[in-house]
Amino acid sequence: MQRTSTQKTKSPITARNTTKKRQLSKKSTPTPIPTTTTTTTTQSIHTKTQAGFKQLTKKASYRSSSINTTKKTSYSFKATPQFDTVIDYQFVSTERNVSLVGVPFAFGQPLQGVDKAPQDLRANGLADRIKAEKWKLNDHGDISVPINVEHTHETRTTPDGTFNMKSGEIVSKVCQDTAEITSKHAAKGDFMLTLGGDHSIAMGSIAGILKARPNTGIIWVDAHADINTPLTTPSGNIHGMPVSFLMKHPHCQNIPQFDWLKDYPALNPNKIVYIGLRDLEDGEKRIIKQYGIKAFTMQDVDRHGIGAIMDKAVRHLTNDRRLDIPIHLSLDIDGVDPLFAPSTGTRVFGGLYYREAYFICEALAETGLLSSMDLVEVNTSLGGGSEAADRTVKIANGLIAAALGNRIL
Ligand SMILES: [Mn+2]
Repeated sequence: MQRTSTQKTKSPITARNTTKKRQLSKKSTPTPIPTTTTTTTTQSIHTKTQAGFKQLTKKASYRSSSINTTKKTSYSFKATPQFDTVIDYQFVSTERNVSLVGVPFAFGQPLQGVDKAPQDLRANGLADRIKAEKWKLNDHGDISVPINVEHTHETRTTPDGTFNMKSGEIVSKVCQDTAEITSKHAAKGDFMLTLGGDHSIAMGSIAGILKARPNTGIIWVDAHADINTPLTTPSGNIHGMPVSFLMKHPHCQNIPQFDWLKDYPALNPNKIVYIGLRDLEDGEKRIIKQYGIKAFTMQDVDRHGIGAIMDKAVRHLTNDRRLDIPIHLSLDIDGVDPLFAPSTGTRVFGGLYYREAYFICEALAETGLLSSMDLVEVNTSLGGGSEAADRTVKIANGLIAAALGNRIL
């Protein structure tokens, strides 16, 4: 009950972004406006901030021409505010390109079907949702994943414990390809959208993003921390390990298959924030505490509400908003409660409610800092049939749209 109550006060996230827009508008206000109209113009900037800069200049020149000439112009409805304003994504070029890449990959975990997600999401109107938010879409298709690959399971005893890793070779290959493509398109200034696949692919997408935008901060939304190492994992499934690989945890170094990661920057443990955790293994708890990683569990969401959590999360990454850095959202659909996203491989009840999940994406969009995103672990073969699959795909696409600027009003 507590969790569903929404925060009524205006979040500092929004407030700050509005301030930025004001400054922008002021700076670019044309100078030749007669002094007599200055007051009016300034007022209109303050009252019509949401209408955007274009409309403001239009209005300003309308006023100034009506003063400077004797021509009587009746008020035109064209000058009324436009409501289709778009959020300024600071780290994305003004062309507003979304680069989309699918990673139809399932070898980071044991269940087939998660590899179909990129096609499932596309088939349910993803392109239209993206374009509706005034983005250009450049769909690069899917990373090629070798089929008929033998599942390997490497186990051996080391001085520090048992090394346990499944399908290392193929996970590594696909992640390396993913890293190359995300790095390339992020470097061009595109919003990079990566569709999994299981969550192991975030090792690739985030490595690539960190190469193109090294100071990126990560928001990791998930029921699980995915921070096991080959020495702490009970299962050997790599979708439970990408964060440790990205941080270059000592257990994840000197693994020959993953040599390519040496060419990519390590993820600083201060630059990742978890939201929605509720199912952690002992080894993971230890690593999170040891590295002092900021983690908001479902208990924190219950206690503070998602509004406060998003504010804290963004403040953590941006040094209390003194630092503007790109933000990457790695969204595991299992972070959302199975009531709303049943079609996924590792369901855990007590997750994010429908609006809480949306709010995370909306709040990140409002910062203007979001510049890349993963959507992973949708598996339409699971969850109880087509109604469940449909519900899951719909919320997944809806969350992507929210991250790209879709708002209720
Ligand atoms: Mn995950």
